[in-house]
Formats: sequence, structure tokens, C-alpha cells
Amino acid sequence: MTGIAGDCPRLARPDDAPDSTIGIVHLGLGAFFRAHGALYIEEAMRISGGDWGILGVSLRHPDLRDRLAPQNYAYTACELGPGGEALRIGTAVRSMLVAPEDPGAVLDAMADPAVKIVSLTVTEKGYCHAPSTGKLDFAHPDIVADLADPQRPKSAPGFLCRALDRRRKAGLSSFTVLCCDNLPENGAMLRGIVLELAKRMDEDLAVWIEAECSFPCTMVDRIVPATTDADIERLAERTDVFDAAPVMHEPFRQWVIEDRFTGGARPDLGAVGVELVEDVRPYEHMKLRCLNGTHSALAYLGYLAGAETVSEAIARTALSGFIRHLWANEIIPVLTPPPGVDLNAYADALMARYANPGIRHRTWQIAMDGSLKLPQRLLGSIAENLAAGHAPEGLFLVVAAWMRYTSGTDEKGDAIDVRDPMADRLRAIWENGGSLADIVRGYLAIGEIFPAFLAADPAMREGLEKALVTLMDIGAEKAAVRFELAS
Ligand code: CS2
Repeated sequence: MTGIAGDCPRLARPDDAPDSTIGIVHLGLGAFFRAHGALYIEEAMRISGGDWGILGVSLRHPDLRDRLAPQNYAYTACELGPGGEALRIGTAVRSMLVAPEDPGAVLDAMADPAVKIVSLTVTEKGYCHAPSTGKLDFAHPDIVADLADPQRPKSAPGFLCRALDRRRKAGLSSFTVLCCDNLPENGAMLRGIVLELAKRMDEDLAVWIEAECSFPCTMVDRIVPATTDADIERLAERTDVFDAAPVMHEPFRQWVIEDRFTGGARPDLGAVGVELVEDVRPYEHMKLRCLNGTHSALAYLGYLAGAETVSEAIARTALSGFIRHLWANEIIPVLTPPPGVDLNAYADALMARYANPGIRHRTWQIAMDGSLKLPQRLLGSIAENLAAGHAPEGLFLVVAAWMRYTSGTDEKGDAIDVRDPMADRLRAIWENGGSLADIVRGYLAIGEIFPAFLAADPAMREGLEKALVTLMDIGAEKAAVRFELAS
């Protein structure tokens, strides 16, 4: 690190940090979990004790481990409020492994009797599934590899199956699998995926997992943009300490979990504001559709309109009015609110969160992996509108904006760096040429994204065609203005 950060002493683990041993293995440790779950867990240990230290696992790169290890896995969590920053040091992460360096060490850790929970934030694409059905994709290269070389898993489902198998064979109890990704009925979906894979490995393992292992569904929420070098420099200037891996987050946070932990073993999460409920679905629908759905809308339309961040996008009245229209007329009317929640107030609070100028959340970052995000964020709302006899033209415009974004060329003719496992396949639809109607048909034919009943609905196809024609004719911002709903 050059600049001021390079001259400062390295961040150290504070003396008053809870001295817990490891009780949780977290797959896919990144900024989000360190700014969300890990902070809740640390607070729970401070209040009620318990050995809930976290062993983080990176399933791909060593970068985060290399940054955290010299500071004993402590890191700064910077809360970026509209009025300024508040800092704290996160200490619940006790160690980290990089799976490709030593998959056996990861399995050993997961099979340790002291580990009671394996949590995950591996992003939507880490589950190797088809998002339209939630089913495992057996042709996924990581799953093919996991079946071929069982002792050296690559995928998250592969690690879960192998580790559970070790526990079963050692006569140990199962751990709770706590999925913390933005997927619909995330625990149930992951359970289905793990069982599919386990069945292929060993029928008895699948039977054991089915009987012994709990996969509670969760809803997680906190806006955590990727940390930049500028953030690291700014923090060093402010604190005179060099932290190579701080996390940046908004003040708001919410975690709703179904209280079904194996053997009831969990940190005292209720003491720190986590909502432990019977049924997460209404919370998850509210969050995935109201927040993530409009986040994706701002990502695609905002990017095409030249807005670099969410707060820049929302500062344009065309886009903020459009988002208000989506909530009021196309998203909230088909939602069932969680007990005691006023969805209009929830949407108003979201608008304030998006406008927070302290958070520089890039539209490009949110636009990533749209092929895996669209179903749960947008297509559910579209399907329910259509079923109610209403054509959701604003949501069609968002899907059309995703189509245009994934063409790889923006409104000025510049290239877009599209990050998506399906990027080549999506761009090929445009390269094959044809009318805009052909393009829409090409997208709708992707069964992993669009469920057959929706792709076959003429109202869906015609609505998308109309939206794409408008978008190509007049551009994202002018297309959005047509829907503008004043505050
Ligand atoms: C975002 C989410 O990057 C994205 O796709 O929509 O990461 C979002 O910031 C979080 O889900 C907020 O809880």
C-alpha cells in the first residue's frame, strides 16, 4: 500500500475482544458478512457469552485472508451515515482458510465437533443452481468436479455434503446450515440442492441429512458497497492506523431467521435485535422485491442513464419517480406484508437509504450476475401482476434495461464490462441479430431464468417488446420519466 496508509502501524486485535473459540464456519467470507452477521454475532457473545468465534473460508482467492491475517483477522467496520462516519472494530472472525489451497483443512474445520453452524454468503452464483427452478445444475463445472474428486470439493454444496458425510461417519451431530444470501426461501432451496448432490454421492448420506440437518431460511439486509483503495486511504488518514480490509456499511441492518437450529445451538441473537420467527417468507419477499428489485432497477436503468452510484441515480427525479411508481403500483400491491409492517413506510425508508450520500454503491456492482438475480427480484412480482390481470409496464422496462445492459454496449455506444456467468450467451442473442422482438424471444427462451409459464405468456412477451423498443428509441432516463410518480 502506498500513500499515507503504508506509513501507519497495522490494525491490531483489541485487548477487550471476546476470547471465543470457533463455533461457526462461514463459507464465502467477504465484506457483507463481516459488516452484518459477524457484527451481530460479536454483540451476542459480548452480551451472553458462548463460543461463537468464526472461521472464515474463501472459496476462491487468498486476497482477503492475506489482508486480514497480519491484523489477526480484526477489521474496521465504518458506518456511513448521512451525518458522518462511526467506526468500530470487528473481532468475531478468528481465522481464515482459502479452500483451493487446502480443501481438506476446510473439511476438517467443518467436521470439528465444536462447530455448530456453517453459514454462507457465496452470492447467488455460488449455489450452482438454475434460478428459475432452484434446482442443482449437475452440468455446472464445479459440481462435475465435486462428483469426480470427492475429497477436494470446489463448490459450497460440495463442501457441505462432504463435511456432513464426515460428521455422519464419525457419529457426530449435524451442524445448522445458515444460508445468508439473497435467494428466495434460501434455506429450503439450499437444502434441496444439498440433498440432490448427496443422493448422487450416497443415498444413506441424503437420508441422514434429511433427518438430522436444519437449514433455516433467513432474510439479511444491510447495504455494503465494495471497499475501495480510496476508502482504505481515507480511514488511515483519519485513524493513523492501516487496516487493509475495512468494510463500509450503512447504519440500517436487519436479520430475520427461522429459529430452527440443530439442537437449538446458536448465539443469543435475539438479544441483539435479530428477529427469530416461524416463517421468513413474508420478510424475504418484502426485501427481495422492494429493495433488491428496485436496486436492480436503479442498477440497469441508472447505469444506462450514466449514473455511477445508487445515490446519483436516485438524485435524478426521473429515476426516483420511477422507483416510487414501481413500489406503489407494481410491487407492493402483490405483496403480503410481514406482521405489523407498513410496506409504504418500508418503501419510504428505502428511499432515504438509497439517498444516503455517504454510501458509494456502484450501479455496476449491483448490475452483476443479473441472470441469477432477476427471478427472485423481479419475475415473481411480474408473474403475480399478470396473474391478477395487470401488465406491470415498469417492471417490463427494468427487464428490458437488463437486456440492453447485457448487450454489452451502452447508450453512447461504449462497451459495458458485463459480469455474469451467462454474459457470453446473453451477448450472443444480440450478435445473432434480428428484430427487437427476436431479441426478446431469445432472452425468454433461457429456461434457467424465465419459467416456461411466464415465457409463454403473450402479455409478458408483448410488454417486454414494447419496453425494449421504447428503451432503444428514447433511452433509459426518458423511458423512466413516463412512469414518474411524484413524492
Ligand atoms: C444488492 C445487494 O449487489 C446487489 O445486488 O442489491 O447486495 C443489496 O445491497 C443487499 O441485499 C442489501 O441488503
